[in-house]
Amino acid sequence: MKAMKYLIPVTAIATALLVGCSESPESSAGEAKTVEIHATDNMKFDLSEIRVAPGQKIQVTLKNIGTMPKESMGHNFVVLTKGADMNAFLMAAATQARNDYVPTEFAAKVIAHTKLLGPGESDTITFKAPSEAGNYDFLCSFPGHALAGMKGLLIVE
Ligand SMILES: [Cu+2]
Repeated sequence: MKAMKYLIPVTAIATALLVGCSESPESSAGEAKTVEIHATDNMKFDLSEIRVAPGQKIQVTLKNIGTMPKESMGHNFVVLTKGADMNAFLMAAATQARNDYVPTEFAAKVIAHTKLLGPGESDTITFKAPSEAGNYDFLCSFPGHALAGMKGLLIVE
């Protein structure tokens, strides 16, 4: 019976080690950050900052809580790489309704993005925060929305 007492702690440690090994060295604790963001008909996200640790896993759920049609008031959530030219991205995005306003030639500048959502729709994405600390722009790439303020910062610290 005495051996039983040690069985559980040893198993727990072994599990923790296994989980730890599957993460990259810079990842902190391995706990995913869960964020829910609402998008509205007045072209706003209800969140302007997301703070994460370098390499941390992030799960973002975007919900379009508006009622206007997707063709005139669709929303998405796009995270750009550090130093990406937001204005150039937006100009290219405006011409690509067929790609949900995520321009293909900027694929290398996009860390993650949701689908373009119509009223009442939601989409959940999971991605890993960059390992480099700093500020990363996130925005809605539907034409005009980011310029109207539908954007914010992913802060890696
Ligand atoms: Cu939008």
